[in-house]
Amino acid sequence: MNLSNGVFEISAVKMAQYPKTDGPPLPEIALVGRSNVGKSSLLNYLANRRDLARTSSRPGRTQTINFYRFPHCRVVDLPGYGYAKVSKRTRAKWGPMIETYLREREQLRGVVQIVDLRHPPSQDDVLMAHWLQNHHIPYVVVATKADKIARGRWLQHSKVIAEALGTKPIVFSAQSGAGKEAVLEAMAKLLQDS
Ligand SMILES: Nc1nc2c(ncn2[C@@H]2O[C@H](COP(=O)(O)OP(=O)(O)OP(=O)(O)O)[C@@H](O)[C@H]2O)c(=O)[nH]1
Ligand SMILES: [Mg+2]
Repeated sequence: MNLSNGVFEISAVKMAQYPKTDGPPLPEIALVGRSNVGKSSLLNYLANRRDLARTSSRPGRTQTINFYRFPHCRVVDLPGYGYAKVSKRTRAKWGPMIETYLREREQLRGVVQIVDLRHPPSQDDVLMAHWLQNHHIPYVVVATKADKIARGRWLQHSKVIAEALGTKPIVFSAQSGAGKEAVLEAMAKLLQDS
């Protein structure tokens, strides 16, 4: 799969703002994960673009549902969950925003759940994985920021993640590019299988 020629299409906070479909709908893949885990960076890396999605070292950068259009699919960058320093009010808005998209979007073909390879998945990560399972939404797990730990520890950390989430993660780094092809293949498979 090839994610070149991507363009930012629209930011949405409610369904009425999602991209409209005229003709056959483009299949979509959504990125979910904790705030600051590296969702937007992953998208930029896969798309070979430094600045397609806005990234920030300040958690809570992506506060809307952002749709990116590619020739054969859309990638949808969802707001991060589970960041304590974002106000309660903001957090209370994100849950329903994410859930409405995942529940209602007919052209959603699958989810890339992104976690940090360095740490065991959070309670929110586990809840998200269960939610996806319960709603029969196909998903793959990507463990990012692999450049931040020694390669010799990747397997051990992957095992902890696999046990918590029930799926073996693809190890990735938006810094070194490790795992890029594997992530693209997994996304292609989500699009094909449906
Ligand atoms: N070393 C390293 N840093 C990364 C990697 N991916 C992301 N980062 C850094 O982590 C921070 C957060 O990255 P983002 O891509 O903005 O994270 P996000 O998940 O989109 O965050 P929100 O939009 O706030 O939910 C930034 O400072 C990135 O440079 C990676 O693979 N390796
Ligand atoms: Mg982001």
